[in-house]
Amino acid sequence: MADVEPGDLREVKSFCRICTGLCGTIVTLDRDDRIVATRGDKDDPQTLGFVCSKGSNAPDFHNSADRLLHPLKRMPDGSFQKIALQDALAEIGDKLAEIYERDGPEAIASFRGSGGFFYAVTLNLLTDWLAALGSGKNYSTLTIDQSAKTIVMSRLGYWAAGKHRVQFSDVAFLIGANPLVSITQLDCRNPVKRLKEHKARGMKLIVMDPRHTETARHADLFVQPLPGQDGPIVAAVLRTILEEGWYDKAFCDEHVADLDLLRAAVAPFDAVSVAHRADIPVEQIRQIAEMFARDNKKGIASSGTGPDMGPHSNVTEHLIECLNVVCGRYTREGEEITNAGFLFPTGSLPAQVVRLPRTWDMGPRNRINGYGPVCGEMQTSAMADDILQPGPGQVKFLFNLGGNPATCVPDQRKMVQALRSLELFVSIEPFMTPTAHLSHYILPPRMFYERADLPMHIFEQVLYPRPYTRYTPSLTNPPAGSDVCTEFDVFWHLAKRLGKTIHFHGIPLDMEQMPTEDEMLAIVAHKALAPWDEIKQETLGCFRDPGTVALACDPKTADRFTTMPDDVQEELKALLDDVPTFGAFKSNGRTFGFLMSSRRQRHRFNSIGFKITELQRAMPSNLGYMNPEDMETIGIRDGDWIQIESDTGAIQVVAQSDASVRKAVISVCHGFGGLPDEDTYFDGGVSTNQLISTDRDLQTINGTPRMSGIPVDITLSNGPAEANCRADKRQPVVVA
Ligand SMILES: Nc1nc2c(c(=O)[nH]1)N[C@H]1C(S)=C(S)[C@@H](COP(=O)(O)OP(=O)(O)OC[C@H]3O[C@@H](n4cnc5c(=O)[nH]c(N)nc54)[C@H](O)[C@@H]3O)O[C@H]1N2
Ligand SMILES: Nc1nc2c(c(=O)[nH]1)N[C@H]1C(S)=C(S)[C@@H](COP(=O)(O)OP(=O)(O)OC[C@H]3O[C@@H](n4cnc5c(=O)[nH]c(N)nc54)[C@H](O)[C@@H]3O)O[C@H]1N2
Ligand code: SF4
Ligand SMILES: [Mo]
Repeated sequence: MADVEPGDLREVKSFCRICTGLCGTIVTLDRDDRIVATRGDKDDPQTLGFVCSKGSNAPDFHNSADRLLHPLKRMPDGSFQKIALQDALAEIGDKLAEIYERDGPEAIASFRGSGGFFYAVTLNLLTDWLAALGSGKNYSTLTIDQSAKTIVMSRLGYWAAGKHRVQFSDVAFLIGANPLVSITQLDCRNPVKRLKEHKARGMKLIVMDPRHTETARHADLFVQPLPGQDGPIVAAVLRTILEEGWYDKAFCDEHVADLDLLRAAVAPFDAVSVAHRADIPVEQIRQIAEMFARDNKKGIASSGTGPDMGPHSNVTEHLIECLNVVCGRYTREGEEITNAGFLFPTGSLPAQVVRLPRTWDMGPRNRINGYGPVCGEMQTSAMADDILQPGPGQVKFLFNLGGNPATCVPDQRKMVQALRSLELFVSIEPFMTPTAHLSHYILPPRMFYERADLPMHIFEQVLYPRPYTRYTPSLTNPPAGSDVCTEFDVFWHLAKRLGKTIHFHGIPLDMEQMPTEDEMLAIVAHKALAPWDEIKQETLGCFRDPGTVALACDPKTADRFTTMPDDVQEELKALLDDVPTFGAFKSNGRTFGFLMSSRRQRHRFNSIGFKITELQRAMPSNLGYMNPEDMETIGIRDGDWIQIESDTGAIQVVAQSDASVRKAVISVCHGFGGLPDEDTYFDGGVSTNQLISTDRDLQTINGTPRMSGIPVDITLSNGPAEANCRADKRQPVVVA
């Protein structure tokens, strides 16, 4: 900002769109409409002035010298050449038509990464585009994230009127989530301030995590098990609650079909043996049950990625939801449903169980794993094989919207091999990521303050305590002379090229005249509680009163929770038998000394932020965080190179002592790294996905790989490659 006179500057209100915080911001623009600063907007009714390091570095996201401003085409020698957007779209369209006519729609697949979730226009458009083409090859990060929660809704049942909300809870039991860093769960709107508010009014917080996280520091009860042991612990807590009679008997009598089966199924999980296998003090199991069920009547058990990436994630998530079921932690008849949606209002809902279909037993099957769709999508752990394995339906064209599958999808080597083999690989991507490097065409998009937008509507009921939405206009144009896309123009052009009509949110788009961005957003808002003009006028967003109460249960349509369907029972049995031996963890016939757990940190959103100078400086690479006592035992000091080896691969990282990590665990961030064997550790870390296989240890149904609680060995090493081994280039000590 040094070269700008104050008089040249103006400030505009908007909101950040890097993560689900959607923080209200004040953006400073110079006379050329260049973004020069962003800060939190204290007047923002939701986020009250909060922004994180990523949000305050928004100017660099927009103005970075590394930002791609022109479409690029990969040449046969691997170099990239600039190509005009219209020419790129024409060439891609021709090739797409060729593949479509030769191999049919199933040869065309899409991958939506997290960069494709934060623009209200493209959030559904990629899926709608693929549907217009008639392809079911819809992949995204959902099935390598927390799709276990969707499976629970189908197998257990789903309470139409919704769960207790944190805003009114007396207790929150948080399992494997770190919302103060990840800005998910609990309350995403200025999470530290909101958590303090909830605690000040008396809410108790139980946190279960192998790391004493930033969130755990606020816990009334902290439980620090080995990764992968949440299922047995929760089963033992359920057993205690049922034995002690601390459950909601009236609720269970009316709404649970098979409480006796649950009682029998959790019976083998006695506190002593569970505490032993999870390596926690035995009294903690009873303490959780007391705090969650006996002493508090409102509140929920919820989880993040921790348990959902573990080796028994689907049954674990099922047990976690059973805690809410037996305690009846749902909105009852006559109680207010505080947010039944703004953009997609659901209206009044009954206080009853609804049976959702087991979608994976229906619909088009994935040719690799034989499963039907989960969350309306194919299982991402099968994507590489779907590209590599010949035969009818083999994927030849992959469209990547805002993802970095070359580093973020498990089984990195296989994924990269698959991406390299594609006939056509197109990425809409603002930076030269490892995935972009493998793409035939890179189409850089407008960045978020260059777009008009609405907050992420798929989670609107969870994100806001009351019905709310907010329009932001685009604040500025992309840099002069650039040739970036508006994202939806790409889908529109490619559908038109094939003579297809996109039905966007069910509404057919005009395929003669491309809609404007505002017209697209108005379609998103076509069911909203307020007229589009009003939504656009309210600078700080539009509120509505809840106005809905839970209706009486309708005996004609009401179902009952089924806690122990046959497949869940089988998975629980497998979990019971899979008892770890401390320090001798078994995996595929080998024995390992440690378990690796996944975590996130402040200065990135997965891999987003690598080209942002300040964020890169704050966290240049992913460290191996270890308990200091473990380090001493095996003779490792801070800054030493270590090798982490699993049954699938080995990576080298720099070790960092961290007393917050429990013993026998190494905690490493995902989202880092270049392509395999690239010498980039000090310039972006290494991908932990080299340690994860997609050939085994997959969950049934959603195919989620074992991405946390991975048995690994840790040894001192010389570093990955010569250039990286310079003794003087030790990692600075960083506290994340
Ligand atoms: N081992 C291991 N693997 C994991 C996980 C783990 O914990 N451990 N976590 C998993 C989870 S939960 C997830 S969600 C995935 C994430 O996997 P991905 O979504 O594939 O990874 P991201 O790094 O989030 O990729 C987002 C990309 O979008 C780009 N981008 C940013 N803004 C925009 C935009 O406006 N438009 C477009 N088109 N692109 C944009 C960014 O530059 C970046 O390259 O990784 C999964 N993989
Ligand atoms: N700053 C930042 N924010 C992000 C992201 C980011 O990369 N950076 N990523 C975004 C994405 S894609 C997602 S999906 C969300 C995820 O949001 P969260 O799920 O909150 O993600 P994490 O912060 O990794 O927290 C997971 C926690 O689980 C713990 N854990 C690991 N294994 C186990 C286990 O077996 N059991 C238990 N109980 N705990 C375990 C880890 O130690 C960690 O503290 O965050 C989103 N927000
Ligand atoms: S990246 Fe930071 S500033 Fe942006 S929405 Fe998320 S928490 Fe808020
Ligand atoms: Mo995620």
